[in-house]
Amino acid sequence: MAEKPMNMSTQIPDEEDVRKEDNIRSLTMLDHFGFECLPHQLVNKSIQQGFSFNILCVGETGIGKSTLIDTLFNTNLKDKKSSHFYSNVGLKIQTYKLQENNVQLKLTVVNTVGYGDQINKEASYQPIVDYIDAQFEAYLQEELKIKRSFIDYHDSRIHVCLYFISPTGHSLKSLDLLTLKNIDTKVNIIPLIAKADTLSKSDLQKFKFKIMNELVSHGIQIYQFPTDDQSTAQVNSSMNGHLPLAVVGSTDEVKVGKRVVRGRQYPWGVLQVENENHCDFVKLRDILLSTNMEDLKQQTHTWHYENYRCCKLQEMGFSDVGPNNQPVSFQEIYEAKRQEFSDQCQREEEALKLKFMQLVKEKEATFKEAEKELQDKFEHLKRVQQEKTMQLEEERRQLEEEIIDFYKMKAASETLKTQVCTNIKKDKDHKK
Ligand SMILES: Nc1nc2c(ncn2[C@@H]2O[C@H](COP(=O)(O)OP(=O)(O)OP(=O)(O)O)[C@@H](O)[C@H]2O)c(=O)[nH]1
Ligand SMILES: [Mg+2]
Repeated sequence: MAEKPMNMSTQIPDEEDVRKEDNIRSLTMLDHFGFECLPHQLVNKSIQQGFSFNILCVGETGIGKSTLIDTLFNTNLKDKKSSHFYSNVGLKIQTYKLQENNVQLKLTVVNTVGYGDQINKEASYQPIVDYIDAQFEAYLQEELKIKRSFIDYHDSRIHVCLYFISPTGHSLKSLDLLTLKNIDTKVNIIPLIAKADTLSKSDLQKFKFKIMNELVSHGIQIYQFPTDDQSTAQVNSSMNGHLPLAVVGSTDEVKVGKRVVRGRQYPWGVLQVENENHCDFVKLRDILLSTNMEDLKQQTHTWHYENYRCCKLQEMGFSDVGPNNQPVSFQEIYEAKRQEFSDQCQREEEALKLKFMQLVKEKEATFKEAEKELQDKFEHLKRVQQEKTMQLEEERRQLEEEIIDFYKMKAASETLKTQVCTNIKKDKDHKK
């Protein structure tokens, strides 16, 4: 049986009794006692720690992103204007520390740079997707660490994407549809019609209707303000009907009657940024900062991050159930994966060994063939050489014979010559 909640005030001794005992500490009456004070502990702790909020602003160059952020936080973040001549879309990440009364906010604003300025816009969404995923990955890596430091960890996951739609009055551009389609499962998207002061009221309504129809027909999920909390259900359900919000940004102060308001001065009058009849800026500020900031953060963690984490762990081979649909522990999966990996390594090693042996055999056969060819060539050359030597030997022998014959002939001719000379001399002597 559930216990009856204890009323702490019944436990406080009568003040009279307390005073009677001199050494007993007297309690001062506080507004709250017992565990009903838990929310106060949380509030105090959160105020001490400070809050953080990360906004991604996606929109064409000069569409009014920085002005809107300045208007939202009632400050001047001194964001420089971007050039229209970047060859690729980039992201500018800036973190600011803001304070309102005693509440500190670490605000990270990620702005697109050069968005919509390229001729080929097909890959324009990629840096945005990569950035969102990189922040999820950083958080996942921190979660998987043995020594985690979530207390001073700067959680850079994007809590909301303010998507700035050009106030064309026609329809969404293909770049809008492509980008929204690629990020809608990764981030809470709040679509905004930028510079809504450039459209008439009736055009604006038609444009809003058209945009919502297009988003629905392309199956693009945008952030739905939650209606399950009674305190915010009414505001949020009416806000859902105002999407996309038509916003105007300005930090200029303009005099309207006796009041000074933030607005844009035109020759025909003043557009008051904080006037709900003029634009949806107040609605945006309320739902973003006053009512739904915590929900946006929670949705980021429990839905978008969870989605990323689940896919990533599945990619790595983790699962909650085994092949027989039986629940398996992380340890079991790790062991199975390790075994699978070691088996795979062994298989690959064996395949490599086999391949190596095959290659060695092939090479050996090639070498043997080459060796045989060389041997044959050598034998052939040797034979040719021997034949040549024999031939030369024969020629030498013939030459030597010729030389001997020559010398013989020479000696015979010498003898003949001497004999002829002697005969001639004898003849001369005889004639005398
Ligand atoms: N009419 C009108 N002009 C606006 C609005 N918001 C901003 N502007 C003007 O538009 C110009 C560009 O505004 P930024 O806020 O610098 O635009 P941005 O998107 O941050 O521009 P980059 O950072 O350079 O891409 C400035 O001259 C603003 O005064 C608006 O709601 N309505
Ligand atoms: Mg800017």
